[in-house]
Amino acid sequence: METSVDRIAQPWGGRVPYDRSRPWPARVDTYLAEGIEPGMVEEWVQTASILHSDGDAMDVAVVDGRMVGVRGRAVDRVNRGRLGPKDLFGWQANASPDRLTQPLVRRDGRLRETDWDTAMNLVASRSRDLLGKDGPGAIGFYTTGQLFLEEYYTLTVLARGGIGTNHLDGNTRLCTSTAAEALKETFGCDGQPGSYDDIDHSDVIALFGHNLAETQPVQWMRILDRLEGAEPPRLVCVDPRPTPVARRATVHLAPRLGTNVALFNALLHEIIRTDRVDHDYIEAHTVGYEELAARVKNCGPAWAADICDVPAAKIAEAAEVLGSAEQLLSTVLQGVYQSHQATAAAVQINNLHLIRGMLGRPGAGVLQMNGQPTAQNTRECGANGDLPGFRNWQNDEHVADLARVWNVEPMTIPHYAPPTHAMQMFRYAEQGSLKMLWISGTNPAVSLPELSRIRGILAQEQLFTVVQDLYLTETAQLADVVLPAATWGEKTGTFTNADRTVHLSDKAVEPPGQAKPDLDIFLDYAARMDFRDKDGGPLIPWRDPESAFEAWKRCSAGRPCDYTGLTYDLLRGGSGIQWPCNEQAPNGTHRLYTEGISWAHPDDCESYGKDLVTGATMEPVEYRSLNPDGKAVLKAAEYLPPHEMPNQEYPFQLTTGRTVYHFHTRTKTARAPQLNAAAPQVWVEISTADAQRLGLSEGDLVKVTSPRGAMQGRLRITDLRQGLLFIPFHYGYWDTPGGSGPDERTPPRAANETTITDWDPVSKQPLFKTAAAALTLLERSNGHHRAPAPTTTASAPADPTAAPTTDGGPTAHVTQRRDTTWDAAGDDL
Ligand SMILES: Nc1nc2c(c(=O)[nH]1)N[C@H]1C(S)=C(S)[C@@H](COP(=O)(O)OP(=O)(O)OC[C@H]3O[C@@H](n4cnc5c(=O)[nH]c(N)nc54)[C@H](O)[C@@H]3O)O[C@H]1N2
Ligand SMILES: Nc1nc2c(c(=O)[nH]1)N[C@H]1C(S)=C(S)[C@@H](COP(=O)(O)OP(=O)(O)OC[C@H]3O[C@@H](n4cnc5c(=O)[nH]c(N)nc54)[C@H](O)[C@@H]3O)O[C@H]1N2
Ligand SMILES: [Mo]
Repeated sequence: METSVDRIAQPWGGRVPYDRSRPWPARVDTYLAEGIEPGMVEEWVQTASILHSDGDAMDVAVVDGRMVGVRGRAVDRVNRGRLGPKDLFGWQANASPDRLTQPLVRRDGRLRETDWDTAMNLVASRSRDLLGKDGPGAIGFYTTGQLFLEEYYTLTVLARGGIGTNHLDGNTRLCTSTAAEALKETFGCDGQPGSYDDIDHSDVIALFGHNLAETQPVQWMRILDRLEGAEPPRLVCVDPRPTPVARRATVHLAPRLGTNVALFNALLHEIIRTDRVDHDYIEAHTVGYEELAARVKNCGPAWAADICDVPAAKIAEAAEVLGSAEQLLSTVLQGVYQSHQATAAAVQINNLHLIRGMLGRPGAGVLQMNGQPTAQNTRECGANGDLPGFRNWQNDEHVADLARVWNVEPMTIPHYAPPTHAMQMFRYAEQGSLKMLWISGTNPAVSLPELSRIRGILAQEQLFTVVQDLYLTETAQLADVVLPAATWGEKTGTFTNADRTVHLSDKAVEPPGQAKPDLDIFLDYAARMDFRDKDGGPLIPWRDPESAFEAWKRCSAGRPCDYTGLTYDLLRGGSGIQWPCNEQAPNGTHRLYTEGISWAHPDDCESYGKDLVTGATMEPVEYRSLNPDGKAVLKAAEYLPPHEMPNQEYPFQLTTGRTVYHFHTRTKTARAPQLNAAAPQVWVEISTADAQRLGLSEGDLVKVTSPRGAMQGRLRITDLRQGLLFIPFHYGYWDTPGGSGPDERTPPRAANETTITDWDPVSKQPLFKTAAAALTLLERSNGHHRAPAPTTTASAPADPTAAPTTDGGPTAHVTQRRDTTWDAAGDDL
């Protein structure tokens, strides 16, 4: 059966209901550009989606050396053929006429076109000068969660083994450093415990600060399909906005921002009070239960109700659902990770699973989510600062082992202090000790907090900035050297999604102009710098993606993220495969911790843990006495109020986040017409009660001010909690990509003009989700304007007649075909 659906109007497409513990039936989504018939496609090239962490497998259609469409891969365990709106339409950005096609260098204040040799010689000679004069600490690398594994690994080796700098981090710091940290605190090591297949089995699915429907739309399709089959799961949603998840939830809690720890402690309190606790599991696999029970003893629903502004009865109801679950799956994301007690809150969800024994079996799992498509690889490869292969920088044997893999002296690899986190790197650049910053695949002039400060730092004369991107972004405009990169579809490599599934992404078309794969750029730099190992051989002997992958496999051998059983050939043709994949598990591994906790032993663990209040690192001896047998650690936390609360001057709480149609700073999604049209400009959301009180209407032009700065946009009135404002953070300086920088005439639109320079003490993740703000009316709409916000999402107007329904029109039609070939092929069954 084949249907054609406007996937802007219906982001999740049609339903294929299925029953509990059955495999998810396949549905193949195909989108081809206007005028292209399936018979015209010359080649379908295998890849996976690059605009979120779901890892939806797809093939790219190629005609005449051009991308002309995409099709989901029915064979793949992750999506069984489905694609979300960004994946269906986002590929069009590759062919945007304003792609960078030549390197640029700044001369006399202006960026001018040049050749690769000139640009790279400049970068290499500046690096050598700085190394000679100031040492490795003068050079920093700020990378991303959007390159490929092979690229991160190469970058890590050149930065840590070649330059010898401790200043290497990813924008994953802004994204899911809390996921990594929460896993390290509880399990001693990074690594996603659960699997997406758990969705097929669970009777309760709890989403904590995670708008799954809009940010991993394909797994939301899976939940929607289950909601229509036999034994549907009950959903618990904790989110202050009326997200599509909240609307389908059995229990929806909409807490005051920044109060997650209070709420989670109350949930734990109720579960312990009603003895919905698996005492055998706790005894066998954990330490710290007494402290946890004592910590939450006085945190009843009535106590939390005051703090969170959620009725006590609703908290008790949520605890009842979580406590009575037989197979509980929880997911955690930015509503938890981007706040002041991020790690403290995230580990309470791990605690919930441990005390209920909900781990390591079908339907019972935790997903401490990733956001970016390849963030997992940033972490594994050590491009987020940690040592590659989840090695422990405080453990000399782990450092020595890495030095053996790289054939360098252990002292070459910086491990004298915790790896420098991104916010600290920008601070060093501000102070002047960091003199060169190489930014790849991220747009900090839009995505970091307090943008006026960030612009100031990047524009400094004393900082030599290299930006490696596809477009002349807000950040690239401030650079000294701009390197044009090839991207997804134009280069080959692998990447790993949030449930450890590794996919291969093959090159489908040539990059534009002189643009080069990021791997080639890093290899070129390493060659110019002539990095050597301790025997005088080249530090980085690999030359292409596959040999880089083989080098990484050797580094991952015997580590939790063991890739030794994977090859490019194995990843071609079939489904993605979950690591660890090695001799013991040649087909990959669905769930971690099926037979107890495996990587928390003091000799093996990636981290000895941190103090949840101060972030201070624990010493090896402390960890050894706390957890000699390597069990899971139940870490308790006391609730602490947010750092910035509303006051008279700034009476609102302000949060920021996403919409289903856009990706981050929109460099790709604004260049895809269907996606751009669905949400073309920034807007501001307010509750009905606040709008009525202030006499505001849909479409009014308003200004949002915080102690850091201000932005403006049109107002949308929704069912979000009273006292709250929401701004999508996707919009930079200009509405149309490729515009020029801000000046007095262009009013700022970016959410991050207002956000605060502050971070979780443990994971160092910035606080994008809690600030105080004021709202002022600039101009009444008088019925003439609408907020340019979608109606199909969490941004739906409270009054459905307030704005016309979002749709995509004829160019947004996608073919959906039921594919029964794989119906019996469940992963677990
Ligand atoms: N469409 C789309 N999908 C994406 C992305 C994208 O840009 N666009 N980006 C990808 C990336 S990198 C990431 S990290 C993920 C992010 O995915 P999500 O975390 O799902 O997205 P956000 O909208 O940032 O935040 C989720 C929710 O947190 C809620 N929230 C805010 N404050 C609080 C709080 O104090 N407590 C609680 N419990 N909730 C709160 C917000 O209301 C919001 O609905 O999405 C990935 N997928
Ligand atoms: N207020 C607020 N701010 C936030 C957040 C929030 O919720 N609220 N969320 C935070 C989170 S979770 C994230 S992940 C960040 C995202 O923030 P950014 O990483 O700054 O966002 P992107 O727009 O994805 O930037 C990626 C850049 O890489 C380029 N690029 C894409 N592919 C390639 C490639 O193959 N090679 C190279 N060299 N470049 C490439 C793109 O053109 C783009 O300029 O924003 C953070 N900032
Ligand atoms: Mo993210």
